[in-house]
Amino acid sequence: MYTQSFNVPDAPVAAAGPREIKPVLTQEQQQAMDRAQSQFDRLIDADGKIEPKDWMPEAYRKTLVRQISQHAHSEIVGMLPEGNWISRAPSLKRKAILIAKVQDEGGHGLYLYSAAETLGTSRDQMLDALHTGRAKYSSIFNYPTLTWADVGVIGWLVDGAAIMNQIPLCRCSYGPYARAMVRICKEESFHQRQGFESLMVMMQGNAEQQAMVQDAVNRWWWKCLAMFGPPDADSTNSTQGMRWGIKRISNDDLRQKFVDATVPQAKVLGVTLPDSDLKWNETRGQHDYGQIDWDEFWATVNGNGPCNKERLATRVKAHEDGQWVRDAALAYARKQQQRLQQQQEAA
Ligand code: BYC
Repeated sequence: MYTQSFNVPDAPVAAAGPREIKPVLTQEQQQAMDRAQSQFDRLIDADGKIEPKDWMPEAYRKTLVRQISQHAHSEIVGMLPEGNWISRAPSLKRKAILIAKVQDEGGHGLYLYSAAETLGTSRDQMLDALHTGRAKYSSIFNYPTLTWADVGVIGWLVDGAAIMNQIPLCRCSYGPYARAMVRICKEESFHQRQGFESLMVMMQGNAEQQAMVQDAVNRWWWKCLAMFGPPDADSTNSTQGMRWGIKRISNDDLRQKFVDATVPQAKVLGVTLPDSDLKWNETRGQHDYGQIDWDEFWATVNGNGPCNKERLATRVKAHEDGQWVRDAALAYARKQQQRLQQQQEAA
């Protein structure tokens, strides 16, 4: 079994510049590298799982670190828009549900940071990338939650979109990510249902409550469609991600599945999806839908959405405020270790 510590360089980078210094490999090293690469390719072609100690090309490792850390950041930043409503939930029942949901998102972030750590990156490196604005996280969390109905709509639509994207990730070729996703998806489906149920209750309420739900749907619908990422033609990472079995279904196909699944749910709820082009296409057996504002999406991804600065500032402050907890935990662990060492020496 090849391992990460197996001492061979990665496959040579294509299109090396004229000044690039290529490592000189002995024949033995080159053969070992070729064997490692063929073993990896065979496993991927057979739809097998790559585990942390298996040899993997550096580009595969980097892609996974990028995607899993972005995913982890999304879960952690995703706690903020809904967290804003914990103190203002309309009843004890809704408050308890919301606290549990936000806590779950924190847990998802932690599983995912752990999965990324198995690829040789550290929690500190990932958090530093987030806090300095170098790392991406989902565009969707840069919009404000203006009313209580937004909390229900996040559950119904944002978590609904998240599940659509995340179910195929349970079959991702990287074992630790795939296994984390199985657990996350189970919890996400509870999140989606609680959102839908909360909106159902509001839709059975008075006209003001119904209008509040419709307004929230109007504000979130297009942002949720954009959440799946750029159109396939502009998705720079898709081809390689699919070749490696990291990504199983394309951005546009997932978006379409989400639209088709959500239209009947909107009917049950009694809300209108804000798209005059949305209609069933008999020939395609799918819904047609209107144009997504990709300029707005990219502005948000690049740090200029309505809440990007606020979200990042809140995360950085939370991290700084928590420094004493990390210091105390480390001091306690050191003390325990010293005590154990003393006991072992005395024995
Ligand atoms: N927001 O080539 P593409 C949740 C970036 S958590 C920001 O298609 P890929 C929840 C993309 O990163 C939801 N950036 O990329 C939590 C890439 O830039 P880089 C988070 C986006 O990786 C709490 C560039 O655009 N889910 O739901 O093939 C409460 C080109 O894109 C976005 C995940 O993270 C976006 N929306 O596909 C409630 C799932 N979309 O990195 C709910 C895991 C694209 O090259 N991630 N970009 O600089 C994935 O499945 C894939 O990474 C994506 C993008 C489908 C998101």
